Amino acid sequence: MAILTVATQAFEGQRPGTSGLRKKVTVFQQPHYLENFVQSLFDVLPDAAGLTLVLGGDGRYHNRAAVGTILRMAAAKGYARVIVGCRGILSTPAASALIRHHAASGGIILSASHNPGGPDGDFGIKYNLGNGGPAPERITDAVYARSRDIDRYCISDQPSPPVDQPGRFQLEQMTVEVCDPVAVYADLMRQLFDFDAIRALFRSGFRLRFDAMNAVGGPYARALLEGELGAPAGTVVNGEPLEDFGGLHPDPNPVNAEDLIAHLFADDAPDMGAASDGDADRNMVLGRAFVVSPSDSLAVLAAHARLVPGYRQGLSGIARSMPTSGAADRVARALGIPCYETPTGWKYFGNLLDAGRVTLCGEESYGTGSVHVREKDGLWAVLFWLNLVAASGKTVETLVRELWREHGRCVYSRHDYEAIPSARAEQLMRELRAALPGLPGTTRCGLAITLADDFAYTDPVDGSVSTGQGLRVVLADGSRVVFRLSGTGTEGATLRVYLERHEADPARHDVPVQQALAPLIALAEDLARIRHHTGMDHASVCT
Ligand code: G16
Repeated sequence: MAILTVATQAFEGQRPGTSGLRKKVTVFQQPHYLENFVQSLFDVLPDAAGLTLVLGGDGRYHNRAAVGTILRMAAAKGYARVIVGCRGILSTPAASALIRHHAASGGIILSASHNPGGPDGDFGIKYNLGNGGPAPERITDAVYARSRDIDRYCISDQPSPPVDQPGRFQLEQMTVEVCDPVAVYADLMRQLFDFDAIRALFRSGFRLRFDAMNAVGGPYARALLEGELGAPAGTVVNGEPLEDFGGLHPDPNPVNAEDLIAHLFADDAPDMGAASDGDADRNMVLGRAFVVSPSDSLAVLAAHARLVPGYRQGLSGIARSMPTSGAADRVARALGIPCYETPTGWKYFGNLLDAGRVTLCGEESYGTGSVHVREKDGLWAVLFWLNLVAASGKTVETLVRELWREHGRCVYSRHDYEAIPSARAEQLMRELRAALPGLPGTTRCGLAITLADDFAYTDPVDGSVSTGQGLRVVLADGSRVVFRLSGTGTEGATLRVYLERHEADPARHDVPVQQALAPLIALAEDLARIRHHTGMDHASVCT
């Protein structure tokens, strides 16, 4: 029973990205790699005496080993208690809910989210604060700085306790509580949604297909949808969390969830389709032969929130990330509430939620959430849609088409160019950034440019400033093209090009999206010379 101090050397590149540190599993498997990062975090955090930490992950390859190591290091740090999900499993929103429920000082979430898993896949780690939300930049920057000169870490010499069954264990002076990963989260959902109405919907024959993509959302979706809400067995498919996600890419978009798309476009399609990602914080929603864009999803939830018991009082405001379409802004204007535009990354919503300025948040990257936790929440979004369908008696498609009729359609697409050599991607961004000041007032590809800048955000609550958050080019009619490098990839760089155009004319709402955006796609190429820099003549993924 001793705390060991182990000598170590700093690793390059332990800088957290958009959402924690994400690297190949093989990188995390290097001796001391995980330990260095965890110790850097612990060195930045205050003394842990008397404090509780929540710990769990999406069950991907390396999750178990990492949980064991972190428990032994948490004991060395001096935590009084660690609450860990059974089998080391917690979805990201459930971890957020647990932190809040137990008034924990924070939590460590092990996930690379929507990135592929398995021995050759990705792994990740991030820290959430006592409000349940991702640590802000001032903390992640401090952790990175510490990781650069770390020379020792502390760890208990005791084996970590088993986490296969709920129970209580002692590790040094620390209590390890292994909990059911679903219970606290399920209780929160019961408080928010009209479960009776959703039960009646399923009783009436409404059919849902929920694809958990062999990831951590499965146990949650099964317990609630099939176990409690009366959806027939088989509603949840790919419901068993697998270490390699069964080889699937657990990213719920029309490209990676192609099997779900095929079912929803088949002759005997169910009424609604849904999917969640690796750590169950993302969601995709589909109607019968109808794909709902994430930006529209946020706008529909906001427009009808009063139909849902947890939001009957109305919304204080909405927040969306900058590249997310302006559909939510239009709804907010109609509701007479503010809509905030933040940088990409859920961590930027935390202050607005804590201050009560917003109730709902969303991102184009298939993320939607609310003040109930401080993470986006995949199953919550699906339950919200089910509640809306049940309460309104309208189909998914009708709800979206009504949004378009009332506010016009924000036609939207994101083009990703993946695995570009980093130096080339940075060169592209450098050249484009340098060209921005000369663009306003010019016409390119026949389109009049009115604004071009590098998005910067001043947090209205604490005044912190985040710069370099995406290059925006805005046209006279409000259309825009946004360029960013992803902060979540692990191979080279991923260029994201976000395209948006407002279409007021209902007769043109069904023009295929890529066709409707063709002038903007040409403008993006003209401005950024994507082909020249990347050598790619089309995007790897268009969503
Ligand atoms: C994370 C963040 C999101 C962000 C997304 C994409 O999601 O939490 O806020 O929108 O990455 O980020 P990027 O464009 O930098 O790759 P997740 O689901 O991966 O945790």
